[in-house]
Amino acid sequence: MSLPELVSFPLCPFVQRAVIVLREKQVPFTIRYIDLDNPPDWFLALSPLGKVPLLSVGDTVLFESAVIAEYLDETHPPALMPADPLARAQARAWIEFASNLLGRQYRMLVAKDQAGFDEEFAAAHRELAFVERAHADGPMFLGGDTLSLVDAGFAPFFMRFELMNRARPLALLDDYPKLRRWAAALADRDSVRRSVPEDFNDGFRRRFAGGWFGTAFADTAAMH
Ligand SMILES: N[C@@H](CCC(=O)N[C@@H](CS)C(=O)NCC(=O)O)C(=O)O
Repeated sequence: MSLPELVSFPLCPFVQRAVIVLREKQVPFTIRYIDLDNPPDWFLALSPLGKVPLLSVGDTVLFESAVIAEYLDETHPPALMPADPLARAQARAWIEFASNLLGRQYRMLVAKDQAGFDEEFAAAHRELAFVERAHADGPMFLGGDTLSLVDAGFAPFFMRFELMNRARPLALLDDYPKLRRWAAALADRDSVRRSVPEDFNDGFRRRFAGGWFGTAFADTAAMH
């Protein structure tokens, strides 16, 4: 059978989750980029919601990043989810939570004014208090050094937050020491560093330059 193929948009945090899992498990794969602003017909015919990521496995096309990650987890060692059903259910809930947080981050980035940004920021700050409480205080979310699908679920959020924070310091994690340590540990991890294209930082700043927050990116355009 041919290698699994991931259909991607270079800046998509949901695609990035799948790449982290593939890299962590050292699964060979191919990646096919599309322009989401001008999606090709073959993609629209395959993607029920017109969204990336898709993962083609033989003739089967999977969609939804959390589902793709679980499929990869069930088919390639090492296991990145807890064995206990209750702990696994909790892990899934946090992954869903992280998806919601990624939506907030996106809305922060495209907000046209400060009020719109602040509203999402305040909600994210409030919600992150739950994550701080639930975090096992190991390097990774469930404790210990082993990356789980929860870590892969949140890593794209923290990576983008770091780019935002460098452009304009944000107090989002100031009250959350475990989250700050976690974000740093994730940023250091090879699978996470190699989960985005090389020109990701520039592409990200360019993509969101037009929002209220994006004016801060102009000053850091030369930074990497
Ligand atoms: N729930 C989906 C969300 C995926 C998603 O929102 N992808 C965005 C790009 S980051 C997309 O393809 N958007 C295109 C659109 O909404 O038309 C998942 O987890 O895979």
